[in-house]
Amino acid sequence: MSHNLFETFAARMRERGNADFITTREGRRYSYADALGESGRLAGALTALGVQQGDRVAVQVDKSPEAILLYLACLRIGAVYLPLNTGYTGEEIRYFLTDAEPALFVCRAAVLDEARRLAAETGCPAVETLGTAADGSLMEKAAAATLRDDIVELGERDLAAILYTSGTTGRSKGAMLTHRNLGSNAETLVGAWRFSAEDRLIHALPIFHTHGLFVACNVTLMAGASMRFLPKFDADVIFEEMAHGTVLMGVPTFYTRLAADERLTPEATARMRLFVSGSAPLTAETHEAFEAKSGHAILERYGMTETNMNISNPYDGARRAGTVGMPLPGVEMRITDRETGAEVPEGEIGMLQIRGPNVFIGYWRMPEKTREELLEDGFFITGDLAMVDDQGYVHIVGRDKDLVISGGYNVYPKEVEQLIDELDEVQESAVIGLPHPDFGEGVTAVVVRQPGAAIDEAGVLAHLEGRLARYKQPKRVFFVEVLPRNTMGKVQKNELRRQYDATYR
Ligand code: MCA
Ligand code: AMP
Repeated sequence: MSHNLFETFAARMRERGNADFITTREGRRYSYADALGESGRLAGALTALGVQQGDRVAVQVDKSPEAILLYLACLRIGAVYLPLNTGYTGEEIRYFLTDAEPALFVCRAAVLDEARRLAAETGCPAVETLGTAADGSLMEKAAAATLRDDIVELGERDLAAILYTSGTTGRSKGAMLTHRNLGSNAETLVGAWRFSAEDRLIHALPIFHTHGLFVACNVTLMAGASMRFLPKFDADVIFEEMAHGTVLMGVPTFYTRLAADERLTPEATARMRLFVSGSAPLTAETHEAFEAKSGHAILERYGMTETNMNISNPYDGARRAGTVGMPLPGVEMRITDRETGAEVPEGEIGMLQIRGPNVFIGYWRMPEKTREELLEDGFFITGDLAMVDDQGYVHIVGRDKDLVISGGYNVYPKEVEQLIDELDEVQESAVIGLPHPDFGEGVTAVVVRQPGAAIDEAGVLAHLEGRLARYKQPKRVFFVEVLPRNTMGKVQKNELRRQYDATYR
């Protein structure tokens, strides 16, 4: 039996035929039959470009239905889809091209020259463009290509995608996700969240991360439902779309903004059946405000790039504010002592570990990192601290990893600190996340100048501009004489967080 996830999607495409798969507000539409045909044409183009089974296809493009068709084309031929945040700068892209060695880099037309240069420097043999209006050289190649209507046979460990997650060491790690990882999770979520062909998902997330790509698109495809593709989150548009949609998936910032909007009423959300939140903690305050105004209890769930979705509040039954619910069917969880690794008694806080068919098979070309985090018995160490309450609901109470989550995007302090520390005027720095009313956490730098140096906030920020995606750049930079340290010499970030707590409140 082939494990190619596209087999399942293709069956749905044949059944659903002319039904909507993706529509846009500009009036563009792909039916399921179109998705079957177009993904075959793109598969033909990939083949003509020399992309073979197992090859990586790196993609940094603006959100469009065609980008999803490209993802599907990769699945079809067993190529490995490698989506990249559109905010990444050339310097950040260079690392991914070097590390993943893709056979093809698909980019935006506006950065073609830079992309060609980076590809030449990193040994990537082909560069094509893809725009948001079904345009670009890749679409031209697809139109001229010989259609591939086959679906490559794949084994249980064959890769569907590599998604990079920043590392605590500053080096990004490529999480290797198999067809089986993605397929099993999508199937589980269709059941858990009662997706059907009747659903119309309002899709306002970016499509280069797990949430907007796999959770949203794979679940839609698995259920034969449809998606309304929006370029980004815009509250005005969401209120209009709620008159026609049934489900919204978002990061907490979506819900904080919607809950603060006077247009949020039971009438405005009457057609909607489900609001899902994840990627960062949803505050109990937002959960309660949203429910009080709309009558809908947001369903909060917990996941990771390495695992897809693990834990979810129930569809039927209480969706409890401040908790992420119970493990999904087929997902095992244990909470362990950080020192000994032994399971802690119920009700105590410990390190959350996860096992299941959804858990990735390792980090791309990083066997040691893989061994550190993916244990021999199959459990993955999440780096999140959790506790199970007396009703079986899981609470994510903190993070053991040094990570900031801003508006649903992960920022690893080390990466920012390394760049700030490059400055001659800087002795050292510490990057922390502080409570932020819109983004949940705001990236903040605390810097020690070299003796006699005069660099200011603008000087530090100017150095980061162009080197680091904007969402990773600190919203504020503070200067101190020394950083607080414990007896081991480690910077006490808790102390810094306490000191600067009121910055954005
Ligand atoms: C935009 N800005 C940000 C962020 N987004 N700064 C920090 N953090 C952010 N997330 C900056 C912009 O560059 C701009 O700065 C300023 O903030 C205002 O931009 P604005 O127009 O308000 O932003 P927006 O376009 O409304 O975007 C906010 C957003 C967006 C809607 C929250 O960031 C977003 O869609 N986030 C979703 C991320 C996501 O999909 N995460 C899932 C990861 P300036 O003016 O100075 O340039 S998958 C995952 O985590 C796991 C597996 C899971 O469980 O799902
Ligand atoms: P990523 O590496 O982008 O996949 O982000 C995964 C991380 O996001 C997890 O390890 C958590 O720290 C965080 N996360 C995702 N969903 C939730 C949630 N519902 N509550 C708290 N943290 C979450």
